[in-house]
Amino acid sequence: MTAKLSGKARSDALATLEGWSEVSGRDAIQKSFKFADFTQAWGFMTRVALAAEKADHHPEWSNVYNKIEIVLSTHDAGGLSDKDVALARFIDGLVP
Ligand code: HBI
Repeated sequence: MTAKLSGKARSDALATLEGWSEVSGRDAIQKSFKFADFTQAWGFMTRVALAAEKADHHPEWSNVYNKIEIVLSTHDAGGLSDKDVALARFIDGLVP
């Protein structure tokens, strides 16, 4: 079972991320992405999906044409864990 982040470990981890905000009403983080077109957005989603499957840790997301909304939380932990922070870092590394 993955441990939920709390206290200083949680705030320190969140401070390392850029552009991610806390979701109101639940222990999760979110970020919006916008690409030039659907092909660019789908390419990004494919790269995230492959990494997520490899790590067995998956985003909650939605896509409308060139926009993607991503929410990260660890369901098994009932909140934010270091797996979400690692996935957020990976995702941010894909975009310029
Ligand atoms: N993805 N975000 C997220 N949270 C989880 O707890 C999780 C997951 N992907 C797969 C997964 N857990 C598995 O360990 C099982 O729950 C199937």
